[in-house]
Amino acid sequence: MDDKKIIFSGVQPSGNLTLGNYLGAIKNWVSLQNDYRCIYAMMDLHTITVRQTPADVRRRTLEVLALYIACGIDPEENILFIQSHNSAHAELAWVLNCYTYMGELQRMTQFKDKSSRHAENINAGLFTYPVLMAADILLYQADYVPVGKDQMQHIEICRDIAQRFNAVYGDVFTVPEGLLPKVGANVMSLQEPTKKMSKSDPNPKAYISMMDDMNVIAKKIKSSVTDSEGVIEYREGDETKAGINNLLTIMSAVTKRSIDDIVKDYAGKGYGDFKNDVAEAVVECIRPIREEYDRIIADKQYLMDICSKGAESARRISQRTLKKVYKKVGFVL
Ligand code: ATP
Ligand code: LTN
Repeated sequence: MDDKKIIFSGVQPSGNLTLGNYLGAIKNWVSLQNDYRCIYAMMDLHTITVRQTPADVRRRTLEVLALYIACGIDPEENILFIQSHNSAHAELAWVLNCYTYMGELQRMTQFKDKSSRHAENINAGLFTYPVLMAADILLYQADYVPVGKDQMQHIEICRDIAQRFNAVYGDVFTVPEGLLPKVGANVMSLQEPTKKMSKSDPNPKAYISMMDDMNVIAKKIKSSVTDSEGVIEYREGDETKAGINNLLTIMSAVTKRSIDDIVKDYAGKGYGDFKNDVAEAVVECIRPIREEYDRIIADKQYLMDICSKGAESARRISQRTLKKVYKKVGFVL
């Protein structure tokens, strides 16, 4: 292996990916691929912590892979694989479960949020989700984990688990750092702009799916919730401005212009004009990705070849860590 630092990240195939997933995570992965050794997975084991329709999970897993590639991730240069194709994830997760405290898992915001939304199915997997995520990252000795802001708490617990384990057994794991994008780390819902944009939101008007038709995308932005003040201004932390702050952030992320510059352009203009331009900019950002996606998804064999080759590399790299861990805790090898 070369001496490039290692990156690991992934997305769950739990729904159609949103503009939030793209701006918060995948877009950043694309920009990192030349300078790091990157491993990106489809996190199907995580997906079943919430009830899913099996056929949907199966279809979406390859859709997510096709989308990674359509967004610009080069399958020749990066390792792309399906999490369940490497059993080391589940194996290391078991060991790490024994080094993680109930108390620290109880504090996880995502657990509290998902268990209140799925009160009929608060399963043990949902509770230990961050331990599996820690195993994903630590198996590959990742230095950096590019994610959106909502996942930073999970990166923190991963660091705590790694440090705890290292303190007992020596330097077994690299302690990873989370990497946030400069803009777009926390894209908000278009309908309730104080909540994050989420692919599992029951109201489809709240999110932009990367699979939406271009006219649907434009419509969703034009009908997004703003305020009655009529001033296009970025005011951090001001809840009444949450909708406009979000549209400015989205505009800045898709056009690569600073929020200050954008605000200057709209001095004295109304929300209607602004929303039209944001809609156009988002459509222009997603359109080429969609065209590429439509081409790639048609070739299932190509996608299967990529993920089977990826799984082979993933298994090879992760076995080194798993063996070391098994030896340290006293298992007969
Ligand atoms: P779910 O709603 O099923 O929990 P999700 O939309 O939150 O899913 P994940 O698969 O959990 O998506 O997240 C994949 C990546 O996208 C993570 O790095 C996450 O931080 C990032 N991400 C998700 N939503 C947003 C958002 N609204 N803004 C920025 N980044 C986001
Ligand atoms: N929990 C993440 C998905 C995920 C992940 C990971 C991200 C699972 N394992 C490892 C980075 C590294 C989420 O976005 N919900």
